[in-house]
Amino acid sequence: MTKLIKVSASILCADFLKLGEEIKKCEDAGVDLLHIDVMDGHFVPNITIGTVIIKAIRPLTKLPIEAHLMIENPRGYIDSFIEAGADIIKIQAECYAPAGGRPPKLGVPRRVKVIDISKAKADIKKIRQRGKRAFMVLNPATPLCIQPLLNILDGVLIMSVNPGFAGQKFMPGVLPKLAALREIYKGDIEIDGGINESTAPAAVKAGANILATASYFFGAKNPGEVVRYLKNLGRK
Ligand code: S6P
Ligand code: MG
Repeated sequence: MTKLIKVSASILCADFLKLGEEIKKCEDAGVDLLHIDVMDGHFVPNITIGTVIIKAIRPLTKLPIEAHLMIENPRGYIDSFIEAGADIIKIQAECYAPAGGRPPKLGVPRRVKVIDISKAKADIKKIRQRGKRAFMVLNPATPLCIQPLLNILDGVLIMSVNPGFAGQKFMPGVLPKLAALREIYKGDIEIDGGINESTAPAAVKAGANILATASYFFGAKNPGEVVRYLKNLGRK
């Protein structure tokens, strides 16, 4: 059966000196979503970009903008990312660890076994009440601990690398988690990290319908071909 695959281009690997042209490149290539990787140097050991870039891009394109918030305190920033122009807000499950646990260590990939569902629910509702779409993101070592939230989420993002840097190697160990989620969830499932021509087929087979890519897309000689290839995976 044909499955609609969407491609989300992460501008992390774009040429920031000509961002306008890079956005046009995404549109011309047939990209479905623009993926903005927001990192704060605390949740992940890297600092990237934030609302200023989203504000700059917003008037240039009608493509939906997704803000992947790899930040310590998503609650404090939901409003500003929406006001900057994000259509989809992606919040990391690991930020909702129940109070009283061990403090996280910088440089150690975040994981959580259970989350504070009511705290996460409040943030998801806040995003949706403002007319935007809410996704919950799971790091590679975080299990499926979000079942009680599935009925209020617009989608789930499965990280297939430990977040922090583009160009890392895909972790196939996350695929059983993705497949288990697809068994119980009909909404959007996105996969992010190390997606390329060799890794994407297994991700789609496991049930992903949105493929995020930074280095594969922006490193390609022919980005249109990359998008066509990824979307065609839904037809196999
Ligand atoms: C991964 C990063 C991801 C990004 C990434 C994908 O550390 O945090 O959230 O979306 O830029 O990059 P690539 O090169 O693996 O496709
Ligand atoms: Mg991302």
